[in-house]
Amino acid sequence: MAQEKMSEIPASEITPKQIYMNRRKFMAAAVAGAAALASDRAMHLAHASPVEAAEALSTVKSQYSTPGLTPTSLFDITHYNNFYEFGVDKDDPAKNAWRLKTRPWSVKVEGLVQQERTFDIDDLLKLRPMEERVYRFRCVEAWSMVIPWAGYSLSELIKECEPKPEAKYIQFVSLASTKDELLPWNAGISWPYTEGLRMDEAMHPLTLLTFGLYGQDLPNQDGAPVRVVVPWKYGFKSAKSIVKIRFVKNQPGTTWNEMAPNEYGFYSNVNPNRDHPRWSQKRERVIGAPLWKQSQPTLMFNGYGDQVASLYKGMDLIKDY
Ligand SMILES: Nc1nc2c(c(=O)[nH]1)N[C@H]1C(S)=C(S)[C@@H](COP(=O)(O)O)O[C@H]1N2
Ligand SMILES: [Mo]
Repeated sequence: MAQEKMSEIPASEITPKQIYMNRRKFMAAAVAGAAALASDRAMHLAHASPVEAAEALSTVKSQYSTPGLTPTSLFDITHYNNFYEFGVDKDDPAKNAWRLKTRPWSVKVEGLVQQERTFDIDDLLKLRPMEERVYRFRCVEAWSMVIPWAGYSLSELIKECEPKPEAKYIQFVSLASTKDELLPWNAGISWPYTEGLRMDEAMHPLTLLTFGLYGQDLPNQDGAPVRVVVPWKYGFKSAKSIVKIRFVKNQPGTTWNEMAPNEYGFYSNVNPNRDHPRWSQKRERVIGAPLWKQSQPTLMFNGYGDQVASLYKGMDLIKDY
């Protein structure tokens, strides 16, 4: 990761990973306000606590990391979230996602594959070397972040599962709302949350099966223990806390597309020329940036056009948004 870049983040926003992890465990234990503790106080508490220190993910550098970006602070990445299973306000997931139990956890691969398989999360973690990839992240709501993710290309898992030639799409299913840790939100969407990609999009090396960020396992509010990240698409294409991956023949249903098809297309490629019916996508608000840098132009395919534009050759991206 861009270690040099981290030094540009105000010192008050840097949290040593170990302290951060222990802090998360305190939050899990419902110690209110732990997030606001000064580092040395957190350190003190951490040492007094019986919880074992979390393992850091060891990551290798990646050719697919986007150079020259300054990562958003860990605080913003973990306190400005969309995760409707845990509430509809941006700060709800940070407050509520401690309820999510991420072990034991398994991911079922089903549908048009040679062999349906269920992966235990700890095996899935070890399937390939974990890469650190700094990506731009653009939400459909016209805000953006830069996030140092950890994972490996989804294509590695797909190859492992040997999809049949009829498999043209892939669907992701998030944790089921019947799990007891979920709150009875009326978020206006139906559960479980689902997302989908065309097979060539899913096979693109930039599409990341994601297990961590900032060199640690994913904070619950960011979609632990495993999510997908598709950096050239709006954030909602990146399903969190995945329990099922289905290989299918036809374009699968996806939560936001089913709810409001005129607002959220199946493709949802970041596109400054295709406004959302209720707002412009020409510019974006950079979360955590100094005031004078808070608004920046949105880039076609979120800046990944060189790598992904060829996937959409011949398509009308205003119509197929
Ligand atoms: N299961 C699930 N996945 C989800 C969502 C959700 O509500 N539930 N929200 C999506 C949206 S709209 C965005 S912008 C990203 C936010 O990811 P982040 O909170 O880690 O930044 O997650 C996406 N994945
Ligand atoms: Mo989003």
